[in-house]
Amino acid sequence: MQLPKSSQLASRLEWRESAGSTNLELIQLAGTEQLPNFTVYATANQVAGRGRSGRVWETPANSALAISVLLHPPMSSPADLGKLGWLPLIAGLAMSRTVASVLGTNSGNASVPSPKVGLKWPNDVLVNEHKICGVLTELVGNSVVIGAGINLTQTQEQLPIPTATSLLLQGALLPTALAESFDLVLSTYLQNLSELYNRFINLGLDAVASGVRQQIIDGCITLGREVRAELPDGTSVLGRAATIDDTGRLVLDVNGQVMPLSAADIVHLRH
Ligand code: BT5
Repeated sequence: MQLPKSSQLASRLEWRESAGSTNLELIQLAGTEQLPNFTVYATANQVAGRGRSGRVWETPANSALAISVLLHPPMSSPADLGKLGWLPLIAGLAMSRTVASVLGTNSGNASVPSPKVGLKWPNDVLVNEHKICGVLTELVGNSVVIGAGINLTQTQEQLPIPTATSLLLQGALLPTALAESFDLVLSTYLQNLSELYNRFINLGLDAVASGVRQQIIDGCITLGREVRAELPDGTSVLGRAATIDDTGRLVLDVNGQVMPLSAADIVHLRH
């Protein structure tokens, strides 16, 4: 498949006609040879996509992209490991901007209301409250694989849950040639991801000084919402999502008490 724009942005582009899980296959490849920072492993036919906590990511062939990017963040101390928690948020914001930009090509058409695109903490991109992308980040030694699944042309019937959506369902005018539409979405994402990632690492993985935290806050539609946080221990808590703190945690206001969360599934309760 010819992907000229994406090939220019990746240090190395490994495109596969089909793959099990792109994250897993990139991790396996990285175990057999030295891969450069920003190696990209992608397919439009992922047959064993993984979500978080053992969940699955399901996409019919040629209707969605599965993209995994290998990063070697420069780390100068063990404390830097904790800063890698920003990477899923960075990837989510990069994809959120990608979706907004692809949908924005319709903005000349006044009959199509502009969709509300944003990042749902910690790893989803939503369009009008429907999930269009999920991010799964995995640590491999001191390197990171960031996986993103983005729905392109599924119909509602082809999506696994009623609250999922695709670019096509949201009215995107994608190029009719498959390769062109894959290259458009992949290259826009890689461009957005590299801009944010470089800004972050150039300031020593400092999300605050680099302005990355503020950009994530600005793009995060969870903030200000009443939410239910489902915690890893099986309990859940209700509160208002107040902010994202200096370490990337979602800070809930629970009846006036501050509760920072580093891992949780968030349900947006009302508009
Ligand atoms: C995620 O997990 O959303 C992370 C998905 C990451 C997928 C990428 S694709 C490239 C890379 N390689 C992989 O193997 N994985 C990554 P989580 O937050 O756990 O959400 C999973 C839930 O999303 C499922 O339980 C479904 O409810 C829903 N879901 C599954 N497929 C979906 C789809 N295509 N669109 C929207 N929602 C989906």
